[in-house]
Amino acid sequence: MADEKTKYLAEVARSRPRRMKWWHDSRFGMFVHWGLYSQLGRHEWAMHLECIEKDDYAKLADTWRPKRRPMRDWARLAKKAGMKYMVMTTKHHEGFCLWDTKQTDFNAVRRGPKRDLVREYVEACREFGLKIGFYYSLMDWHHPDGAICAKDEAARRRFVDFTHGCVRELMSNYGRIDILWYDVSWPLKTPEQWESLKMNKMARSLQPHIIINDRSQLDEDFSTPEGEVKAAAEGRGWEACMTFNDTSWGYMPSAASDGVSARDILKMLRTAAGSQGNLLLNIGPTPDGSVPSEAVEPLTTVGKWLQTNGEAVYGRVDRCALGCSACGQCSQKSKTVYFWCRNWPGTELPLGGYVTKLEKASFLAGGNPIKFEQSKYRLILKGLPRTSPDKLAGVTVIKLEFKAKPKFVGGATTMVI
Ligand code: FHN
Repeated sequence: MADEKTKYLAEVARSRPRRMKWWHDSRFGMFVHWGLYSQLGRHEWAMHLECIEKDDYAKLADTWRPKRRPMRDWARLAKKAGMKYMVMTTKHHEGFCLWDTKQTDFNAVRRGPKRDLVREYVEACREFGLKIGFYYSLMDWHHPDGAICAKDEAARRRFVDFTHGCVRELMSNYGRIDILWYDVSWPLKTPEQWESLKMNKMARSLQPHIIINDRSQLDEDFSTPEGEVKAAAEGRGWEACMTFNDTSWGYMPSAASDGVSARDILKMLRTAAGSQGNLLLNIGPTPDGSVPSEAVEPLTTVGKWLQTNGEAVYGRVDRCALGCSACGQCSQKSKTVYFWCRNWPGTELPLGGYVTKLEKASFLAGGNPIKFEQSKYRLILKGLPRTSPDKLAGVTVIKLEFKAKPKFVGGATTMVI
């Protein structure tokens, strides 16, 4: 097994740069949590949090009546928001499969919806030109072996066969799939118990270009910080997944007032772009599949902002180690630094620590040049408007083009010994 694993890891590492270029360049995706729990509107963990008996919870399978093709609304909004890919829950912890599976009758074709919701999702993504991700929860509260598999080898065998069977169907029956997003590998404690190597080899044999996250107990292609936009080690792909309301991934109207603003989203996006990471921002559609109302305006505004500032976000970026002023922070592409100014200083913006010659300063949106003065450690942008030119979210990006990849000496006049 060690040789097989070593060989697999080497092959996956070799192909990773080519497989993941589009993903890195994309920067920004939409996460979608939609399932039986959406009918309750009290968090996707409601069955667990409220100790609902399995048979009582399963009744939700026959009351769920999604409207026709709601995924087109999600995909249309994602596109409008400047998102380049989508990841949807095909099966969450509740165990209800949103696709036409042979593994269990607890699925959207045999029960309530009477439709293959995954097929509708895939078709919507393709219609709107979005790359396609499948979220799959390894943890399963409905399957009879979903918990006992940790203590009973026969149950583990059955549950692992069920799990691999589900993944095989998802990788076989819906055309080209771009991302496999595993979640919560409870209760089995090792990749050997899940037989993750065999499962992921199978997935990759069916979808050779696919990108797999780090939640099947193998590191695979990228890390998944959650609830905070925090960079992984240099050279490791990472994607921060974030709720829209800091509480629930599934529909939860009572949390709507905590929804993020366009400005909040841009702060997350800047952190991702500044550290070579991605942002996967979640929406929890209503029971019938409608986009939650609190998500529409912020995402639409971010999309408008990206139309004129996308150069600072998309494509290959460097890890921006440049400190910035209290007025904002940066993303960087080699000799070019994008200063995302959130706190507009008025007619002058002093930046300390840049010791490389600046050749040009301009507003990224529109390209108008900016006057500047540069001394050994100080760069002063002058003749600025009194208020932030960006009226969408108050985040104005200033493009700084240096003679070479900029060197930065933070605290040059105070803390350099
Ligand atoms: O328990 C899940 C949760 O419901 C949600 O799906 C998130 C998304 O990353 N993953 C698990 C918590 O880490």
